[in-house]
Amino acid sequence: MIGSFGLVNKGGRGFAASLFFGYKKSMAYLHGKTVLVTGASSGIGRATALAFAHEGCRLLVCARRAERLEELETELLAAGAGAVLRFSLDVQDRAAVDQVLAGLPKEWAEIDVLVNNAGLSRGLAKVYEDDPQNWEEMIDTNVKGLLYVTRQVVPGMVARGRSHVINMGSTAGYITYANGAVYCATKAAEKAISEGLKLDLMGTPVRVTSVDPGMVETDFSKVRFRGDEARAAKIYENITPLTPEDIADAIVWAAGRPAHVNIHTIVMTTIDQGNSVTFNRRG
Ligand code: 8X3
Repeated sequence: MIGSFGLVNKGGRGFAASLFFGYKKSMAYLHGKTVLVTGASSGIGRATALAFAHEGCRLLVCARRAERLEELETELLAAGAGAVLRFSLDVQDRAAVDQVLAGLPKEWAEIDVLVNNAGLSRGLAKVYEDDPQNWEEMIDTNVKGLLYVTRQVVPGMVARGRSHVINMGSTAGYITYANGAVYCATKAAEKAISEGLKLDLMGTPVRVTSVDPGMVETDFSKVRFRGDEARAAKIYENITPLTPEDIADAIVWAAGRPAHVNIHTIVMTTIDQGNSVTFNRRG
Protein backbone atom coordinates (compact mmCIF):
# COMPACT_ATOMS: atom_id res chain seq x y z
CA MET A 1 0.00 0.00 0.00
CA ILE A 2 1.31 3.40 -1.02
CA GLY A 3 -0.10 4.92 2.18
CA SER A 4 2.35 2.99 4.32
CA PHE A 5 5.22 4.89 2.71
CA GLY A 6 4.03 7.90 4.69
CA LEU A 7 6.27 6.56 7.45
CA VAL A 8 9.33 7.18 5.29
CA ASN A 9 8.62 10.89 5.46
CA LYS A 10 9.29 10.83 9.19
CA GLY A 11 12.86 10.06 8.21
CA GLY A 12 15.84 8.66 10.14
CA ARG A 13 15.54 8.73 13.90
CA GLY A 14 11.87 9.74 13.90
CA PHE A 15 10.97 6.62 11.99
CA ALA A 16 13.15 4.42 14.19
CA ALA A 17 11.67 5.98 17.33
CA SER A 18 8.11 5.42 16.15
CA LEU A 19 8.93 1.78 15.48
CA PHE A 20 10.56 1.43 18.90
CA PHE A 21 7.72 3.01 20.85
CA GLY A 22 5.16 1.09 18.82
CA TYR A 23 7.01 -2.08 19.82
CA LYS A 24 7.10 -1.16 23.49
CA LYS A 25 3.42 -0.19 23.46
CA SER A 26 2.33 -3.49 21.98
CA MET A 27 4.50 -5.41 24.46
CA ALA A 28 2.92 -3.41 27.27
CA TYR A 29 -0.26 -5.37 27.07
CA LEU A 30 1.58 -8.49 28.15
CA HIS A 31 2.04 -6.90 31.57
CA GLY A 32 -0.09 -8.75 34.13
CA LYS A 33 -1.09 -11.50 31.70
CA THR A 34 -1.15 -15.07 32.96
CA VAL A 35 1.20 -17.33 31.01
CA LEU A 36 1.47 -21.12 31.30
CA VAL A 37 4.76 -22.66 30.15
CA THR A 38 5.05 -26.44 30.06
CA GLY A 39 8.47 -28.06 30.30
CA ALA A 40 9.73 -24.95 32.08
CA SER A 41 12.56 -26.49 34.08
CA SER A 42 15.25 -26.04 31.42
CA GLY A 43 16.19 -24.87 27.95
CA ILE A 44 13.60 -23.05 25.86
CA GLY A 45 10.85 -23.41 28.47
CA ARG A 46 12.96 -21.85 31.20
CA ALA A 47 14.16 -19.01 28.97
CA THR A 48 10.59 -18.37 27.83
CA ALA A 49 9.28 -18.16 31.38
CA LEU A 50 12.05 -15.67 32.19
CA ALA A 51 11.31 -13.60 29.10
CA PHE A 52 7.63 -13.33 30.04
CA ALA A 53 8.68 -12.47 33.61
CA HIS A 54 10.65 -9.54 32.20
CA GLU A 55 7.36 -8.32 30.67
CA GLY A 56 5.70 -8.42 34.10
CA CYS A 57 3.57 -11.48 33.41
CA ARG A 58 2.19 -13.89 35.99
CA LEU A 59 3.87 -17.25 35.43
CA LEU A 60 2.44 -20.72 35.73
CA VAL A 61 5.40 -23.02 35.28
CA CYS A 62 5.33 -26.79 35.25
CA ALA A 63 7.67 -29.68 34.53
CA ARG A 64 7.89 -33.33 35.41
CA ARG A 65 10.28 -32.58 38.26
CA ALA A 66 8.83 -29.73 40.28
CA GLU A 67 11.94 -29.46 42.49
CA ARG A 68 13.81 -28.18 39.44
CA LEU A 69 11.44 -25.20 39.39
CA GLU A 70 12.28 -23.91 42.88
CA GLU A 71 15.26 -21.87 41.79
CA LEU A 72 13.41 -20.70 38.69
CA GLU A 73 10.61 -19.28 40.83
CA THR A 74 13.09 -17.02 42.63
CA GLU A 75 14.60 -15.95 39.32
CA LEU A 76 11.20 -15.24 37.79
CA LEU A 77 10.18 -13.02 40.69
CA ALA A 78 13.53 -11.21 40.56
CA ALA A 79 13.05 -10.67 36.81
CA GLY A 80 9.69 -8.96 37.34
CA ALA A 81 7.03 -11.68 37.29
CA GLY A 82 3.80 -10.47 38.90
CA ALA A 83 3.42 -13.83 40.65
CA VAL A 84 4.55 -17.41 40.14
CA LEU A 85 2.83 -20.76 40.61
CA ARG A 86 4.94 -23.83 39.99
CA PHE A 87 3.73 -27.38 39.88
CA SER A 88 4.71 -30.82 38.77
CA LEU A 89 3.09 -32.13 35.62
CA ASP A 90 3.90 -34.90 33.19
CA VAL A 91 1.97 -33.92 30.06
CA GLN A 92 1.99 -37.59 28.97
CA ASP A 93 -0.42 -38.37 31.80
CA ARG A 94 -3.86 -37.33 30.56
CA ALA A 95 -5.59 -37.86 33.91
CA ALA A 96 -2.97 -35.70 35.66
CA VAL A 97 -3.23 -32.96 33.03
CA ASP A 98 -7.01 -32.87 33.40
CA GLN A 99 -6.91 -32.94 37.18
CA VAL A 100 -4.14 -30.41 37.71
CA LEU A 101 -5.26 -27.87 35.12
CA ALA A 102 -8.95 -28.12 36.01
CA GLY A 103 -8.00 -27.67 39.66
CA LEU A 104 -5.87 -24.54 39.34
CA PRO A 105 -6.60 -21.95 42.06
CA LYS A 106 -9.24 -19.47 40.90
CA GLU A 107 -6.75 -16.61 40.54
CA TRP A 108 -4.66 -18.74 38.18
CA ALA A 109 -7.42 -20.33 36.13
CA GLU A 110 -7.64 -17.66 33.44
CA ILE A 111 -4.68 -18.39 31.21
CA ASP A 112 -3.95 -15.73 28.59
CA VAL A 113 -0.97 -17.37 26.91
CA LEU A 114 -0.27 -21.10 26.73
CA VAL A 115 3.22 -22.11 25.64
CA ASN A 116 3.12 -25.80 24.75
CA ASN A 117 6.85 -26.25 25.10
CA ALA A 118 7.20 -29.68 26.75
CA GLY A 119 8.82 -31.99 24.26
CA LEU A 120 11.74 -34.29 23.76
CA SER A 121 13.61 -36.52 21.42
CA ARG A 122 14.82 -40.03 22.21
CA GLY A 123 17.43 -41.80 20.15
CA LEU A 124 18.72 -41.33 16.66
CA ALA A 125 18.24 -44.69 14.98
CA LYS A 126 16.82 -46.42 11.95
CA VAL A 127 13.09 -46.71 12.31
CA TYR A 128 13.22 -50.47 11.67
CA GLU A 129 15.80 -50.96 14.42
CA ASP A 130 14.72 -48.41 17.04
CA ASP A 131 13.35 -49.20 20.49
CA PRO A 132 9.57 -48.66 20.38
CA GLN A 133 9.80 -47.22 23.90
CA ASN A 134 11.52 -44.20 22.33
CA TRP A 135 8.55 -43.73 20.01
CA GLU A 136 6.07 -43.96 22.87
CA GLU A 137 7.84 -41.27 24.84
CA MET A 138 8.15 -38.87 21.90
CA ILE A 139 4.60 -39.36 20.62
CA ASP A 140 3.10 -39.27 24.12
CA THR A 141 4.92 -36.05 25.02
CA ASN A 142 5.24 -34.09 21.79
CA VAL A 143 1.86 -34.94 20.28
CA LYS A 144 -0.52 -36.35 22.85
CA GLY A 145 0.77 -34.20 25.72
CA LEU A 146 0.40 -31.04 23.64
CA LEU A 147 -3.15 -32.11 22.76
CA TYR A 148 -4.10 -32.91 26.37
CA VAL A 149 -2.94 -29.50 27.64
CA THR A 150 -4.55 -27.70 24.71
CA ARG A 151 -7.84 -29.52 25.26
CA GLN A 152 -7.89 -28.40 28.90
CA VAL A 153 -6.84 -24.79 28.44
CA VAL A 154 -8.38 -23.62 25.16
CA PRO A 155 -12.11 -23.89 26.04
CA GLY A 156 -11.60 -21.27 28.78
CA MET A 157 -9.69 -19.08 26.33
CA VAL A 158 -12.57 -19.25 23.85
CA ALA A 159 -15.08 -18.38 26.57
CA ARG A 160 -13.01 -15.42 27.82
CA GLY A 161 -11.78 -14.08 24.49
CA ARG A 162 -8.34 -12.70 23.66
CA SER A 163 -5.74 -15.39 24.35
CA HIS A 164 -2.89 -17.12 22.58
CA VAL A 165 -1.62 -20.67 22.10
CA ILE A 166 2.06 -20.96 21.17
CA ASN A 167 3.29 -24.41 20.18
CA MET A 168 6.90 -25.50 19.88
CA GLY A 169 7.52 -26.93 16.47
CA SER A 170 10.78 -27.61 14.69
CA THR A 171 12.44 -27.48 11.31
CA ALA A 172 12.31 -31.29 11.76
CA GLY A 173 8.59 -31.01 10.99
CA TYR A 174 9.37 -29.71 7.49
CA ILE A 175 12.10 -32.05 6.24
CA THR A 176 12.65 -35.51 7.73
CA TYR A 177 16.26 -36.44 8.51
CA ALA A 178 17.74 -39.95 8.54
CA ASN A 179 17.39 -41.82 11.84
CA GLY A 180 14.90 -39.26 13.08
CA ALA A 181 11.67 -40.46 11.49
CA VAL A 182 9.55 -40.56 14.61
CA TYR A 183 10.85 -37.33 16.15
CA CYS A 184 10.31 -35.59 12.79
CA ALA A 185 6.84 -37.14 12.60
CA THR A 186 5.92 -35.68 15.98
CA LYS A 187 6.95 -32.22 14.80
CA ALA A 188 5.08 -32.64 11.51
CA ALA A 189 2.09 -33.55 13.68
CA GLU A 190 2.61 -30.43 15.77
CA LYS A 191 2.59 -28.37 12.57
CA ALA A 192 -0.69 -29.97 11.44
CA ILE A 193 -2.24 -29.55 14.89
CA SER A 194 -1.25 -25.87 15.03
CA GLU A 195 -2.73 -25.27 11.58
CA GLY A 196 -5.90 -27.17 12.46
CA LEU A 197 -6.30 -25.43 15.80
CA LYS A 198 -6.02 -22.05 14.08
CA LEU A 199 -8.79 -23.08 11.67
CA ASP A 200 -10.95 -24.42 14.50
CA LEU A 201 -10.54 -21.11 16.34
CA MET A 202 -11.61 -18.97 13.39
CA GLY A 203 -14.32 -16.58 14.58
CA THR A 204 -12.78 -16.36 18.06
CA PRO A 205 -10.06 -13.94 19.16
CA VAL A 206 -7.77 -16.79 20.24
CA ARG A 207 -4.48 -16.75 18.34
CA VAL A 208 -2.25 -19.68 17.41
CA THR A 209 1.46 -19.57 16.66
CA SER A 210 3.92 -22.33 15.92
CA VAL A 211 7.54 -21.44 16.67
CA ASP A 212 9.75 -23.78 14.65
CA PRO A 213 13.46 -23.60 15.41
CA GLY A 214 16.32 -25.60 14.05
CA MET A 215 19.31 -26.41 16.20
CA VAL A 216 19.19 -24.83 19.65
CA GLU A 217 21.84 -25.55 22.25
CA THR A 218 19.91 -26.99 25.19
CA ASP A 219 19.78 -30.37 26.90
CA PHE A 220 17.84 -31.59 23.83
CA SER A 221 20.70 -33.72 22.47
CA LYS A 222 21.76 -34.93 25.93
CA VAL A 223 18.19 -36.14 26.47
CA ARG A 224 18.12 -37.65 22.99
CA PHE A 225 21.31 -39.60 23.74
CA ARG A 226 20.33 -40.38 27.33
CA GLY A 227 23.14 -38.42 28.93
CA ASP A 228 25.92 -39.19 26.44
CA GLU A 229 27.50 -35.73 26.58
CA ALA A 230 30.26 -36.42 24.07
CA ARG A 231 27.75 -37.55 21.44
CA ALA A 232 25.52 -34.57 22.22
CA ALA A 233 28.42 -32.13 21.88
CA LYS A 234 29.20 -33.48 18.39
CA ILE A 235 25.79 -32.26 17.19
CA TYR A 236 26.82 -28.64 17.79
CA GLU A 237 30.44 -29.06 16.64
CA ASN A 238 31.77 -26.16 14.55
CA ILE A 239 28.36 -24.53 14.44
CA THR A 240 26.97 -21.58 16.31
CA PRO A 241 23.58 -22.89 17.42
CA LEU A 242 20.61 -20.79 18.42
CA THR A 243 20.24 -20.17 22.15
CA PRO A 244 17.11 -20.77 24.23
CA GLU A 245 16.93 -16.99 24.66
CA ASP A 246 16.69 -16.53 20.87
CA ILE A 247 13.57 -18.69 20.84
CA ALA A 248 12.10 -17.07 23.96
CA ASP A 249 12.56 -13.70 22.30
CA ALA A 250 10.53 -14.84 19.26
CA ILE A 251 7.80 -16.33 21.44
CA VAL A 252 7.39 -13.16 23.49
CA TRP A 253 7.47 -11.06 20.33
CA ALA A 254 4.63 -13.11 18.79
CA ALA A 255 2.63 -12.85 22.02
CA GLY A 256 3.21 -9.11 22.18
CA ARG A 257 1.66 -8.29 18.78
CA PRO A 258 -1.58 -6.31 18.78
CA ALA A 259 -4.63 -8.49 19.36
CA HIS A 260 -5.72 -8.50 15.70
CA VAL A 261 -2.34 -9.86 14.50
CA ASN A 262 -1.87 -13.64 14.35
CA ILE A 263 1.68 -14.77 13.67
CA HIS A 264 1.10 -18.26 12.27
CA THR A 265 4.62 -19.59 12.08
CA ILE A 266 8.12 -18.51 12.96
CA VAL A 267 10.76 -20.69 11.33
CA MET A 268 14.18 -19.83 12.71
CA THR A 269 17.65 -21.29 12.46
CA THR A 270 21.19 -20.27 13.23
CA ILE A 271 22.97 -18.60 10.35
CA ASP A 272 24.84 -21.93 10.00
CA GLN A 273 21.71 -23.93 9.21
CA GLY A 274 19.71 -23.92 5.96
CA ASN A 275 17.06 -26.49 6.83
CA SER A 276 16.85 -29.59 8.99
CA VAL A 277 19.49 -31.40 6.91
CA THR A 278 21.79 -28.62 5.65
CA PHE A 279 24.51 -27.10 7.83
CA ASN A 280 27.59 -25.01 7.46
CA ARG A 281 30.18 -26.62 9.76
CA ARG A 282 33.29 -24.48 10.02
CA GLY A 283 36.76 -25.94 10.09
C1 8X3 B 1 15.14 -29.72 17.17
C2 8X3 B 1 15.80 -29.48 15.89
O1 8X3 B 1 17.19 -30.52 14.02
O2 8X3 B 1 17.81 -31.05 16.28
O3 8X3 B 1 13.78 -29.84 17.00
O4 8X3 B 1 15.85 -32.02 15.31
S1 8X3 B 1 16.68 -30.84 15.38
